Amino acid sequence: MGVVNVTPDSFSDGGSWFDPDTAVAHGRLLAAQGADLIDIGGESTRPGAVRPDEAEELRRVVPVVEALAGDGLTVSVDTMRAGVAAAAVAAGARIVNDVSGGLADPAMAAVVADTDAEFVAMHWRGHSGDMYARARYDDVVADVCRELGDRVAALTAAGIAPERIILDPGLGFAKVPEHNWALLRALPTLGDLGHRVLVGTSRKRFLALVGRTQETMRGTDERDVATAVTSAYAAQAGVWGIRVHDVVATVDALDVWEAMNG
Ligand code: PMM
Repeated sequence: MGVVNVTPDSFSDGGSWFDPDTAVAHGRLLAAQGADLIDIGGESTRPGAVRPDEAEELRRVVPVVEALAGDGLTVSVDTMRAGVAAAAVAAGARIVNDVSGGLADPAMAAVVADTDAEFVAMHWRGHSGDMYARARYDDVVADVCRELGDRVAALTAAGIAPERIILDPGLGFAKVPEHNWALLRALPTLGDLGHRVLVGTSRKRFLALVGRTQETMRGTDERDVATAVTSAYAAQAGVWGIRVHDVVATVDALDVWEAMNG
């Protein structure tokens, strides 16, 4: 899954694809590089980000969804708003990727249930402003699995068939580095919940310090190799999807992984 953030302020590519034509061209490039899905988002979830209002989010994402879906690409919309999800699906999106798993907008589950779109439910504990205060777990893997299971129960009760639900551990969301590493190690356990698993490590901060010091840590534009390594690992762990900004490096990693596996 290649990421196109139509935002002025996302942590790694904010502002790069803010203009709709540039965003569409970038989505086409990611598809040409080997992305099977293009994920289009209009709201930055970086800590402290100010949320755009719904009209602005619609203005950002709908034309880009329409153009890329019109090309025949499989498009997902990265949104926490039911109204944006509905408009994006009407414009051709096949997947609603909600980082709040349906918690941020009480209307989300019912709106998605009324479509035939698939739904990515990511593990989430609240908006980005204070998410690190929520990074408290007894056992991060057990707690995340239980909370995702609760989301599946609520989403299916709202009418979304279980086979339409994809689960994501939400790396970096209310999680400190050791939580992210524990969840990556536990990807097969997440798969035991019986749903497809999507994982997003791309350029995240927990990759910055691996093998480095505060002085030499990787900048956001220096994390694509580390991301690709985690992509190969996630493939080995059996995940369905890997959400990345730099498709080329991850396609390389997956090609090598496939060759390794004969
Ligand atoms: N991470 C970001 C945004 N959306 N969606 C899913 N399903 N999983 C993630 O880990 C995830 C996401 C972080 O922001 P970015 O768009 O700048 O990478």
